[in-house]
Parts: sequence; structure tokens; C-alpha cells
Amino acid sequence: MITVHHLENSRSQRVLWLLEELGLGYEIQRYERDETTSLAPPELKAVHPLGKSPVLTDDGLVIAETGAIIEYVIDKYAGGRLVPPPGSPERLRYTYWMHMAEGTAMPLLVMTLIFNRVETGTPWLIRPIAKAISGQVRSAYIGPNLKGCLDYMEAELGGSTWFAGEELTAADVMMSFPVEAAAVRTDLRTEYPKLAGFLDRVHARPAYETALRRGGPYSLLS
Ligand SMILES: N[C@@H](CCC(=O)N[C@@H](CS)C(=O)NCC(=O)O)C(=O)O
Repeated sequence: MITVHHLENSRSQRVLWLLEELGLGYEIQRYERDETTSLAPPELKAVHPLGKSPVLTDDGLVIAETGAIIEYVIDKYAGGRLVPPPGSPERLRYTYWMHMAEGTAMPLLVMTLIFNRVETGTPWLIRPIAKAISGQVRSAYIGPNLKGCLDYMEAELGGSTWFAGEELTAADVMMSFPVEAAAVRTDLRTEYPKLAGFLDRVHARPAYETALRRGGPYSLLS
């Protein structure tokens, strides 16, 4: 039996969505974040040494990293669904977006979150200094890079319904989280209408709704 080690309000929601799209049976082991730090509880380290979510266990295997989990599920259980045929232009796009989600988009979005915390969580006496440093990092590095990344995603979705082409693929499952994370930081509807449309299509999928219901409350940290 597949078990998804699922942290509330997190990337692991994507794995539940993928499993629902494929109609697979699975169990959810749910974990709650620390109220102060938002970190995962120590019990997750008993499942995988890094203690991050998602982790998937299946057949005696322990698999961490969303992309690795998604590839494992697609290879073992999908029977060719949600993946373009090898050698097709869509397959290359699929591979690109599959890696781009956690390799490029998420680090920038996580940095935004961390620098928000630096500003709001620093003791008031040194907060002006923290804000000055954070403002500098944001304007010199995070802001322009994140804008470039979202602009590129928006432009690419101008040419097709889903990230790899006209069909939904597992690359869209990967990309759903950065787009959701961007939506809590940016007014997608006005600034990135194609990304907003992508999220609407994702949210309208019955499998996504079932995954949400099974995964429990889901609101992303900003
Ligand atoms: N690139 C990894 C990132 C894993 C990750 O950072 N997961 C977050 C959930 S959104 C987490 O476990 N955060 C809690 C913590 O760092 O303690 C993946 O995609 O699986």
C-alpha cells in the first residue's frame, strides 16, 4: 500500500493530487507544522533523515523529493498516462517543467518567504537593519529573478493549455505548487492571467478537489 507522509499546507498536496488523477489507492499519514516555526515535526525524520515532506513509502521503499516521487509513481503505476511519449517535443517540455518547478521557481519563492520572516520576526530594536538588508537582497536578487521566472512561465502558457502541451501531464502537477505559491504573493489575475487560468483549470479538476478533501486544510504560507 502506498503511504503519503503529508505535511499540512505543503508541497505534498501535489502527490495526493497525482494519486487521485491516476485513481490509485493510498493512505495518508498527516503531520502538523510547528505553530511558531512552521517547521515539520521531528517524527518526519523517523521516516526520512531530512524530515521534509512529501515522503512516499511503498513496497518497502522510502522516496523523498516531490519530483522523484512523481517519477516513481508515473513509471510504476501510470501505464503511460500523464506523460508525453518519449522523443516527442512535449516530452522535452515535460522534463523541463518537471525540474524547473523545484529547481528554479521554488527556491525563489521560498527565499521570498524567508525574507518576509526576517523582516517580521526580528526583534524590534534591530528590525530596521534587518529590513534594510532584506530590502537590498529583494531588490537586487530575488525580485528581478522571480519576475523573470513568472514572466517566462506566463509566456510559455501563452502557447499551450498545459505546461507540456495540450494535455495535462505530471509536469503540471509539479508546477501547480509554484503557481499556487506565487498566487499568495502576487495578484495573478491582473499580473499573470495565463497563470491564473492555469490554476483555475487545476482547481476545477475533480481529482484535485478529492485530494484537497483527503489532505485536509490547505492554505499556503506567505
Ligand atoms: N524540494 C523538496 C522540498 C521539500 C520541502 O522543503 N518540504 C517542505 C514542505 S512545503 C517541508 O517539509 N517543510 C518543513 C520543514 O522544512 O521542516 C521537495 O519537493 O520534496
